Amino acid sequence: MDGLREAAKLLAQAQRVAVFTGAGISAESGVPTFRDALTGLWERFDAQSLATPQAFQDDPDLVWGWYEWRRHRVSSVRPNPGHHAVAAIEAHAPQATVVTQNVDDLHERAGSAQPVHLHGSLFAPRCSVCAEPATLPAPAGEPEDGRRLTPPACATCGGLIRPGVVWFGEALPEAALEAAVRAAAGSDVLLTIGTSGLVYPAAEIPRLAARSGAAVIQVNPQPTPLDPIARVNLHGPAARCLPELVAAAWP
Ligand code: BJW
Ligand code: ZN
Repeated sequence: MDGLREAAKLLAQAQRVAVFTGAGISAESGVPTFRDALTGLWERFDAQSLATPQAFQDDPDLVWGWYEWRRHRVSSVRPNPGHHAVAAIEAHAPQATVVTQNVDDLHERAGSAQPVHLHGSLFAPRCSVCAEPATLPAPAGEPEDGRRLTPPACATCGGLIRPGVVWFGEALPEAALEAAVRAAAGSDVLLTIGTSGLVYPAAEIPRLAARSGAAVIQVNPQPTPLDPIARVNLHGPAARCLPELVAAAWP
């Protein structure tokens, strides 16, 4: 049996499906993956160094400017057939949970009900001092590529507003991590889509599913450290493979 047909059969027979996504699912919408995130004038920076509490402390305008530029970029693109296929899996499977590492909102906009955001969101900024959620005015125009921006001040304590994302060295939101662990450990099938599988503890989610007896199906054009734990590896882009998978599982 070829990989697509085997994956479709596993999916169609599953009672509980977990879908675990990374930046690759949004790539075909025009959102660069995390490791490709620094394009244009941001090219001279290193994403892994900018996504840290230390970088925000040292240079808040630089970090805030980068995140505002990304927030604007995400707002100007649309979900792709990969995101829509994930929503279709939720609609067809008896029980399904979508767990994403992405900080964009493309799963929601494709119709996924309540994706679990392990690494926070570009759209939920909060105070860096008192943690009060902040509302932001819509950007007046497209922030210039590579432009620094001063973060707004918190209405409660005057502290700097920071992006509501999880940086390196920070704890993941407890409820989200618990929901992800529950979904993975209780799944019959876990689909891992468009993630390099390098960032922990998120990368433990598909591994936990495999240890708990789930069949892991991976969709990624490139090999990853998750290849050995996957029952089926679909080596291709999400926007092509996922609609094919859905069509084969529920013809
Ligand atoms: C396609 C495609 C197409 C392309 N279709 N696919 C254990 C071992 C070693 C280290 C650690 C460990 N545990 C913890 C650590 C440290 C650290 C870590 O993991 N470091 C590693 C780099 C080694 N982890 C942490 O610091 C975490 N915190 C923590 O552990 O806290 C401990 C603590 C506990 C209690 C109190 C206090 C502290 C936090 C990690 C947070 C990660 N945050 C980021 C940034 C979010 C904000 C932002 O976006 O700026 O999240 S990092 C970044 O990586 C982002 C992503 O969600 C995450 C994962 O990346 P992803 O999605 O896999 O993207 P890429 O770019 O890596 O890969 C894209 C993939 O798509 C590729 O495979 C392509 O082939 C593929 N692709 N086109 C399908 N069309
Ligand atoms: Zn505050």
